[in-house]
This record gives sequence, C-alpha cells and structure tokens, in this order.
Amino acid sequence: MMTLYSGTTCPFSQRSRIVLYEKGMDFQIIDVDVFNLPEDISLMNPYNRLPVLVERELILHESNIINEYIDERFPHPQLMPAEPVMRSRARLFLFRFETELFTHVSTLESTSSNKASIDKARMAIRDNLLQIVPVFAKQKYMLGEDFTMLDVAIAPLLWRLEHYQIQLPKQASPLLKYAERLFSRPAYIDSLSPAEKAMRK
Ligand SMILES: N[C@@H](CCC(=O)N[C@@H](CS)C(=O)NCC(=O)O)C(=O)O
Repeated sequence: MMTLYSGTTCPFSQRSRIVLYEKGMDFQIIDVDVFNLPEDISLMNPYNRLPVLVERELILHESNIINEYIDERFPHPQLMPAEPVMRSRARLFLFRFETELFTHVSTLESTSSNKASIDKARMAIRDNLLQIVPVFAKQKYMLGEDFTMLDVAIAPLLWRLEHYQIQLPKQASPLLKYAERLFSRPAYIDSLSPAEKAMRK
C-alpha cells in the first residue's frame, strides 16, 4: 500500500492527495505539521519537504514526480495524456506552472518571506493567471475536454486565492468557473483536509 506524508495546508501535498483519490485505490495518508517537520521527513527527502510518498522500498518526493508515478502504477483513470507528443507537452506545461506560478506560491507559503516579496508574489500569480483565462472560453479543462494532471497541479492554487489574498478582476470569470468545476469533483472534495476546507467560506 502507498503511504503519503502530507502537509494539511500544503498545496503540493494536496496535489498528490487529489491524484490518490481520483484513482480510488487503497492508500494511507499521514498528516504532518509543515511548520514542525518530524525528523524522518529529512531522512526520506534530502530537501526536507512535503509531500513524500512511500511504497515498499520506493521513496519519492516532489509532487509532480509522485503524481506521475501513481498515474503509471494505477492507469485508470489516466491523468497524463497517453500519446507521447501530448504527454511531453503536458510536462512542459507542468514545468511552466512551477516556474511561473508555484515558485510564487512557495514564497506565500514560506514563513520567512517579507511583505515586499509577498506582494510581488501575489501580483505575479494574478498576472500569470490572467494570461490563461482565454483557454477556458473554448474548453472545459486545461488541456481540452478531459481532466488531466495539469488540472490537478493548478487546483490547490485556485482553491487558495482568497486565503492568499489574491483578487482577480471580472474578466477572470471563465477561470473561476473552471475552478468551480474542479472543486465539484468527488475526488477533489475528498482530498481536502479540515484546514483546507476552512480556507474558503
Ligand atoms: N516542489 C515541491 C515543493 C514542496 C514544498 O515546498 N513543500 C513545503 C510545504 S507546502 C514544505 O515541505 N516546506 C517545509 C520547509 O521548506 O521547511 C513539490 O512540488 O513537492
């Protein structure tokens, strides 16, 4: 059985929780306090961060790497595109998310960020999200009509917009409707920790 060491408020951990619930197989989630990491996390992850996935002798870290492993191990429903060209494009998009959005999410999650860097991170996230609004004028999900790993990757950020004090203008409404579509999925609802539920009224 897979065991996920997961931060109850950690957006990266939530990604892996979403994938586990989408697959509907047996797994165990161990809640970890991100602000008081137990020593065994540093033994499993040299970067001493959550999430960490353990399955027998395999120990993985980095949410996107964990998620691709779960997707390959339990192929139904498949979350990465099956076809190599689309699959590599999906990986490029995941890389872009990390570089342009989640680097700023990490600033907002860090206890050592100062006000100037927090303000800068909020603006950068807002600007980058506005750029992807037009995608949802034409399609239901990030890559088309199917829910994929890209939707998994971005959902925890969209859930936290209010919590991070990021306001989007009216023109972002297709993106916010898309977010509601993600939040209404049964696996998404199951993935939420009590602390995450409390982030949105
Ligand atoms: N790129 C990593 C980011 C993971 C990450 O930053 N996790 C945070 C919690 S949300 C963490 O464990 N922070 C503890 C620390 O840095 O001390 C991933 O995708 O898994």
